[in-house]
Amino acid sequence: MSVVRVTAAVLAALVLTGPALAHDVKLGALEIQHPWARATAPSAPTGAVYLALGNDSQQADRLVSAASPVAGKVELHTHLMDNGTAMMREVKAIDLPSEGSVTLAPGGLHIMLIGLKEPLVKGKTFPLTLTFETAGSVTVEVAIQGPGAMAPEEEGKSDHQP
Ligand SMILES: [Cu+2]
Repeated sequence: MSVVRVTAAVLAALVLTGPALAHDVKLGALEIQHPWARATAPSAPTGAVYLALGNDSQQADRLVSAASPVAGKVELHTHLMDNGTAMMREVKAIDLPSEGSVTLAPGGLHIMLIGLKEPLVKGKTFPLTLTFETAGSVTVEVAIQGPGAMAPEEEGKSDHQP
């Protein structure tokens, strides 16, 4: 049954995103879908990357670290509410359940770029290497969208595949 379910999910993704699938990267049973970031102001010290992770395997995995040449340091973060104030906090790992998925999005889990070496410019891309506990590492290209973007665009304009 799981094969049927996966196929249906892939078809649904095709219908929803069309050519943006070219932007998605496979790593074994994992799929990294549409990595994106918001453009940053020229002197901004930090940025954030969002993406969706899918796992077709019967085995859970975890995103344990990330790295990018555009930042001095990259951390995995979540958002918490503390007395009504939104706070960010580093997490050791982002769990990816077996036959499941997790979405990193504004207001929730994200990959934090600390010590940006250059501003993130809308329309450009930059590499980000993700390391999973079981599946290993993969480098994806992150598409930079407008500063107020809330979700990945579906235009698939990135033409690179690692
Ligand atoms: Cu953060």
